[in-house]
Amino acid sequence: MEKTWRWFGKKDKITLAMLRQIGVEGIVTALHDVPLGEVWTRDQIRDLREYIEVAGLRWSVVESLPVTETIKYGGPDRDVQIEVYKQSLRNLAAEGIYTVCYNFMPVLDWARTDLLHPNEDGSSNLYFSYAEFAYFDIYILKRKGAREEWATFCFPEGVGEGRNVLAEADELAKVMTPERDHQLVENIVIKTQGFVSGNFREDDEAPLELFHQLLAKYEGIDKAQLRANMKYFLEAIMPVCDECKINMCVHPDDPPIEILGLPRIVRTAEDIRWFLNAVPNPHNGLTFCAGSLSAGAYNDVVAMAREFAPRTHFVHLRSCHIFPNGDFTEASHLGGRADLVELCKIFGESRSSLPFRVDHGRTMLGDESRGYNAGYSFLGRMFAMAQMQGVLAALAHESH
Ligand code: DNO
Repeated sequence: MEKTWRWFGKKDKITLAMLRQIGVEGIVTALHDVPLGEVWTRDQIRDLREYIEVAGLRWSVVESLPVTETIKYGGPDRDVQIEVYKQSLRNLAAEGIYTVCYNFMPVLDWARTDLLHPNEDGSSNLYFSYAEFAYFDIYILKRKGAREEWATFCFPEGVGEGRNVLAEADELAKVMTPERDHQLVENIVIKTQGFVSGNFREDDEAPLELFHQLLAKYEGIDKAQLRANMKYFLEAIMPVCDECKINMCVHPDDPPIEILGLPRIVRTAEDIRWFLNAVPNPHNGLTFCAGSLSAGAYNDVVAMAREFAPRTHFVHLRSCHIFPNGDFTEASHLGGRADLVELCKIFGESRSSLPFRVDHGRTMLGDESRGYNAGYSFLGRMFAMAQMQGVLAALAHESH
């Protein structure tokens, strides 16, 4: 498999020269400075590609070419936005970049409640607490209907038995302080969305208002409608993908649960089967994010890897641990639910040139004071990358 690394462009504190030293072959990046909904021009793409190549690396994967909200909720200008998207795809292909990761999560991209959850060994990890997320939804965002939804929230079989998330959120409300509220908004909205080209930026002055405006656009959009909108988008772009040999790979919903009263449609094996069959073109594929999928207790990640490997164009190696109460944290890359050793075997056999990146990583050994993006530490990711390189080397040795 091709060893890639997510790099956030010329302003990233982790330089390409550093990445050369740790065995990275390909770069995963995006034109993070282009506002959502604008065409990525050939000049902009070429400039970044050449910058990467001068450092002795190649631009292997785009993560992400953002699908704007209007395409997701089917707004009146969606066709205009789809044309913009198609033009960016043509420009990427003209510059030799053929693998494009995107997501179809409404409003909020990935979500965590704690970005520096302490581990016993002194390092820290990303963490998702249902009670804190419900508290954010009910008491901070004050979303209409949130209370009623959390009152009937059901965990998947096997976890969270007997847990009453609403009652826990109400208990939290008694002890939360303005500082802790602020921290939660930072974690859920500010520090995790801006740098991945989500809807919210670090300098947004009224993120919660924007949140409400976006949520309002989804009134009446249920799972069937969101699926129809995804199919519409994929069918519209496939001719360009065929012509330009672009592999599209949707990122699963992270976490793979329905949140904020919004449908999420890339959570389970059934969901993935659905979108692959709905548009049965090999260019319509998956980013196999083992981390996102392993956060769903109902997902058998290894079985999914076996089933979906032929349509997987990009792999994120990461593994989650789900606690008995249903909360989850990001485990070591050699532990957790995802069995990354088995996944390396499956994907390595599927296509030896398949790009993978280690996704997230612990924050360790001083990473926390370096100002890296949440989840994208240097030493923690490097450690995980080294573990995965070892796994791949051992597998290659075994197969000789
Ligand atoms: C978070 C990432 C996601 C991902 C997008 C892809 O760490 O995995 O933000 O890049 O959802 O579109």
